[in-house]
Amino acid sequence: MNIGITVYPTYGGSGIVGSELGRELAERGHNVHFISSVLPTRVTELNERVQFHEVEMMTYPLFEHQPYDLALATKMGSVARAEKLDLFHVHYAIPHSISGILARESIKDKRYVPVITTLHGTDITLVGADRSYLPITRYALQQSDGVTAVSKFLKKATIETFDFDEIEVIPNFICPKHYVKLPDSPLRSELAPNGELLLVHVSNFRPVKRAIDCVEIFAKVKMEFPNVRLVMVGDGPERAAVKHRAALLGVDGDTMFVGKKANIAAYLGVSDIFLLPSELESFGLAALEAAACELPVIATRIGGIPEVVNDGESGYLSEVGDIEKMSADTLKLLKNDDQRVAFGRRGRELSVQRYSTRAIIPQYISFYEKVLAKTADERR
Ligand code: GMT
Repeated sequence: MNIGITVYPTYGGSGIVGSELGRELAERGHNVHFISSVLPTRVTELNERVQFHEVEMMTYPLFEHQPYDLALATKMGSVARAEKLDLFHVHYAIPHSISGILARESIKDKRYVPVITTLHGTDITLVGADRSYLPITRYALQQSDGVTAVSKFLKKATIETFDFDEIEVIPNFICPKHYVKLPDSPLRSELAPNGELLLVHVSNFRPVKRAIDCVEIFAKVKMEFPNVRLVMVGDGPERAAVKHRAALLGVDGDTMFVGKKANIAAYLGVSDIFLLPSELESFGLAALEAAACELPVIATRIGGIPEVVNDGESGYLSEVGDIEKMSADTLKLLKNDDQRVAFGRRGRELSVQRYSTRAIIPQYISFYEKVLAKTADERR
């Protein structure tokens, strides 16, 4: 198949999922065309099977805000015709779905290219549910030729908000070879020079991630278990506030803000416990990546997290903001090596069983085939 993929290229899990899906599809013999404003960060290799088409933005004084959605639709249409695309697969409904639908409609007398929309979370739970975006998001869902959601939770939320239920759940995935424990990596001694245990958090530091709770948990834990450090991976609007809080709590010396990293697996692979105290996660890709690296996960019982983390088996779940419980659970795991290792192993086992590329990529391919069959008349 010739597949056009559109993602947000630099920010967030939806871009990671779309990019890694492209690589996996190319490995299985499909031709993948990424269409976005810049090369997605996780697309590290372009070749005959993986190509990138940049959306060019025209500047004009009249445009106070440049119409990216239109520029994207135009590019999608021209790539579809030039590369004989079989389908568009867009990640994140707003505005990618609408651009895909516009592209499809604008070229359909020459070639009908169905649009598949994958919902990732805030496109539904926050942005799509905002009254100003609700009607257009509902239209995007109704007009897509196929819709998938990354968790059962998100499917349910979409039905409740948009009264739209033609959604197939295809969960996020990890490549078990890329996400592994790395006990001998030199990065471990760099981050924990005195043999400390390592707590780690990975996010885009937006308020919804509650990254500040990580330093609150860390400060409590450190009072009882001093031989521990905290690694904060990523960057975003809350980073300065989190740093400030760490200093106020007197734990800034042992909190390492390492910024955005291309290779998240390197940091997860050398750490011991993963913290994800988010207010909302429709899936929690970072928790899956951590579990695959054998890290027990301390997280909140929200959204799709319980589909990824088995409470009391591969981690512990708490109510949002329950710092006391999250600290106590972290301490339990820090103090008990056997339990920590057992939780980590169980997390990896569950992740590979349920969410490996081997289990999930074929689900996307058969969904594509289903949509192509459903639209056979239009494509004739
Ligand atoms: O950051 C966002 O809010 C959007 C999106 C993204 O691009 O990271 O996040 C969502 O998609 C991820 C990948 O499917 C999920 O793992 C995240 O849980 C989800 N974020 C939220 O629901 C807040």
